[in-house]
Amino acid sequence: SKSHLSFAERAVNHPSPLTRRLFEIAEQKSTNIVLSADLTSTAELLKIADDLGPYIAVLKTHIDIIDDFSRKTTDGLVELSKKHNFLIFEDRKFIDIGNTVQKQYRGGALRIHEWAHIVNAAVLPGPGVIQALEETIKTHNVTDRGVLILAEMTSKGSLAVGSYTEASVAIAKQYPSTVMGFVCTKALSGLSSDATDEEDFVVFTTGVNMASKGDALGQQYQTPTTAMAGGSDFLIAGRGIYANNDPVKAAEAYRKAGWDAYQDRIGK
Ligand code: 6AU
Repeated sequence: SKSHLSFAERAVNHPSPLTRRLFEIAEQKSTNIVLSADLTSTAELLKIADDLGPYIAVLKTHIDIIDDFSRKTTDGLVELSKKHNFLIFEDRKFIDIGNTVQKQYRGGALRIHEWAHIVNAAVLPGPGVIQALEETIKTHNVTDRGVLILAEMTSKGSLAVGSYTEASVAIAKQYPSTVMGFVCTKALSGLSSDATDEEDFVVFTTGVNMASKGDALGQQYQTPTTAMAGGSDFLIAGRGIYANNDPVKAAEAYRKAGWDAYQDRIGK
């Protein structure tokens, strides 16, 4: 794994322009926090994005939970992503035949490919789901779009384990220009395919919370420090930050915990 190297070092020869940009943002802003902004109105979403923008590298959305969604929602996000220099990650979890996935990524009311730099997908349907997303990205001739494969899940009893997780890594290796890395709970370098050693995939760890161990619906948390010790690169945190009484203070605390652990790991 490349996790002993700094993001700046990993950016130098990285083949993906979007991953290079992600690493550069992290270094410039000293943050590896992905805010899971699971708010349900446009005003709340844009307010948290504006307030917490300075502390985060990526803003993650569930755009289909917004009750007053319109073009203003996504235009606002794009504007704030430029103002505060963060990437936008739509947590769509594509999981269908390629033909359907292309329509969901390109069109509908949400037009996800137009505004989201990053989307995620699960490989239950097989490699075709990634091929479909790659085709859409290539058709639009853009260099700032990428996909994360959901290789594990944080919920109790998750079936995304063992050979399923290994297959996720194998499929990522087939599409190295489109797949940036994984959403998972720890580095996946222990797997037989050992993709992280060659390819330098980015590890996004979700289920991160500094104050809680889980919720009533099976979510299971670890802390920023344990996530980083497990080989995470970017920490996805939602309620731990936005549901805090003081979200700005919480964002700064998560930023510092994540960045301190990152610096310890690279020996700075
Ligand atoms: O910090 P939380 O628990 O408030 O939010 C966690 C966020 C939610 C989930 O939909 C998402 O992370 N998530 C994912 C992702 C990012 O794909 C995978 C997973 O296994 N667990 C998980 O919580 O927006």
